[in-house]
Amino acid sequence: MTESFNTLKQKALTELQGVDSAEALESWRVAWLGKKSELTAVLRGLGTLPVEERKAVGAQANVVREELEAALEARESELANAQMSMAGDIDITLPGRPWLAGRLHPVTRIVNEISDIFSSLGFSIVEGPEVELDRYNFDALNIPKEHPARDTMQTFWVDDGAPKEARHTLLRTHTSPMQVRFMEKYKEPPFRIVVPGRVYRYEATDASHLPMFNQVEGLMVDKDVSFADLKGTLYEFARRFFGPNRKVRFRCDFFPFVEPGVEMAIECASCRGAGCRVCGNSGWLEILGAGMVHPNVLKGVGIDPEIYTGFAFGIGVERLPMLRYGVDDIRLFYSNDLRFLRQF
Ligand code: FA5
Repeated sequence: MTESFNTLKQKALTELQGVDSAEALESWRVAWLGKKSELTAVLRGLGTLPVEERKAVGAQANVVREELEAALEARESELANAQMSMAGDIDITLPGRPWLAGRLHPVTRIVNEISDIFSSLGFSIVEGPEVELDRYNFDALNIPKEHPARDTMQTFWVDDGAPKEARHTLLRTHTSPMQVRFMEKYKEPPFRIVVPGRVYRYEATDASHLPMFNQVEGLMVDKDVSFADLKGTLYEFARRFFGPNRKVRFRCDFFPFVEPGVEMAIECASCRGAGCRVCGNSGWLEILGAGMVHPNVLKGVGIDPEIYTGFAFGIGVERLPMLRYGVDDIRLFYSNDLRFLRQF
């Protein structure tokens, strides 16, 4: 009996070596381990054997069955592996590649943080187009035709089919056009919005200037909005962003779409006010322009400046992480150097 079990096993295993597909494997299983197989017949017929033989034959048959089942499983995974390697020439024995978790770019995180601060002060967040019409970027903002910002040396004009001097499409140079677009659309104050987004200037780059950077525009229009509201809002923003100990400076500035206009600067983080290449030796870094919305801008969108007043500001986003972390070159944010970016 032992001999015939061995022969059966050898035959089955030899046949298994030639099996090279899932279908053939199934046929093999049915033939050697299925209900009608020789082995099952032996196990079924155990009852007809004399008691003393029954135990030994049963044990041997079970051992052979287990061996055949194990061989079947091994062949199955061999075939699966061979199939996978054929599919893509991959070495499945190599260890897996670690999964790299991404994170937000520091500038995106700062934009989100600024938006959160103003959102908690009651401002809604809206966005506008980066490809803009000169009507919104300049005219409606009280910027006259002869203003230097309109020069091709300072603005990226888009080829809209018209001759060079008569083009009207450009990459927005600031987020202020959204003041006009928003007021034109919603007409009835009160308004309280912030507008984050990318802006473009045809400018030489240096440690604090880029040709593409981000701004967050702010606009509040209502009855009785005063310059004190503007200062209070921006001081509160600076306090929350930089903490209570950082010096803040307001100075008069001129922007055609506000009256009066100011610039807000923060004490330079790189030199703490002593003067260095980041702040152009002044000890301060200008982070935003602001002012009371010019009556001409309000009139242009059909809002009566005798009834409503408002303030607006435009924050230069990249300057904020420079001041907070002491980064001494703005270009580092866009150099794609992961050693720099991973620090944040
Ligand atoms: C403006 O763009 C005005 N639209 C701001 C404004 C809005 C004034 C509402 C009044 C009312 P300015 O050109 O100064 O202003 O730019 C605003 C800020 O953007 C600057 O304070 C500075 O932080 C940042 N900035 C300006 N130019 C660059 C540049 N080339 N690279 C990086 N940041 C810049």
